[in-house]
Amino acid sequence: MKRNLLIIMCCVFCSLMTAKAQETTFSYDFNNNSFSGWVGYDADGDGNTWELHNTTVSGGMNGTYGLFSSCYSAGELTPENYLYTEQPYLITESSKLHFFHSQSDIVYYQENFGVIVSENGINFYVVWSRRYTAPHADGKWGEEFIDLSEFAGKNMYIGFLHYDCDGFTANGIRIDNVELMSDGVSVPEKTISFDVYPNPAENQLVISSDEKIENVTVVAMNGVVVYEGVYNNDGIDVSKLSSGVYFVNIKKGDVTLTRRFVKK
Ligand SMILES: [Ca+2]
Ligand SMILES: [Ca+2]
Repeated sequence: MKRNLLIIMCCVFCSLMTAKAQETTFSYDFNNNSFSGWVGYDADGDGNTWELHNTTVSGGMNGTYGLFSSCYSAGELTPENYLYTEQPYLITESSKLHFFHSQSDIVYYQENFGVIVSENGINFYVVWSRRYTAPHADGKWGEEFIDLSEFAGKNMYIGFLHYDCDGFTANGIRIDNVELMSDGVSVPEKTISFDVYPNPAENQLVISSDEKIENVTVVAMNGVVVYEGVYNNDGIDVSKLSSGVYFVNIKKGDVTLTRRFVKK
């Protein structure tokens, strides 16, 4: 009875995970003053990161709440502030990230920011960036449609990085009305059964898959690759890894799939 319940719970969980992973669109105006659905990371560790503002100078569009990352707060900052979606979204051939942006100060306007993506929510890279060489006029915003089709078929975390600028020439970047657009013609993740066990693992981590795995990488929480190679059916020796959470990525053709495991 107990086992049946566990299996049912696993199935419900798996189907929820699958359903989530297949979402192809989102839309955020941030007008509810909430970061729900987003994760922030203050990589430079100065305590300043993405905030929600609704003031005339640093708020969102038309006096609403919007995203703001500062370059100045009682002194010049050198931001490296990440903000990205809590869950990955399935990218299609028509996926575009649509958003608006503006500086918070018309004199100190030399912001630099980018759109970032990640397959595992850990290792992000910049797919588009903009350095302001002129400010937007008061009340005016730039509008972008970033083509993400090169990631079609993959589940990606998507976000923004405010970086490589400082409080001597910049004051802060504002972003609002962020949406992931897709015409709904999705390229579903190829249905590959893939799991890792035991989980938690102590010595040997076995990968179960109904297809031959070409390549495996194991990545630590800090992004360091701790194992990379061809998988043989004996499993991966994880006995020497420190305790903690790791991600296993397998590659099948042009699709990369990720599973999480805990090293005891
Ligand atoms: Ca808004
Ligand atoms: Ca910071």
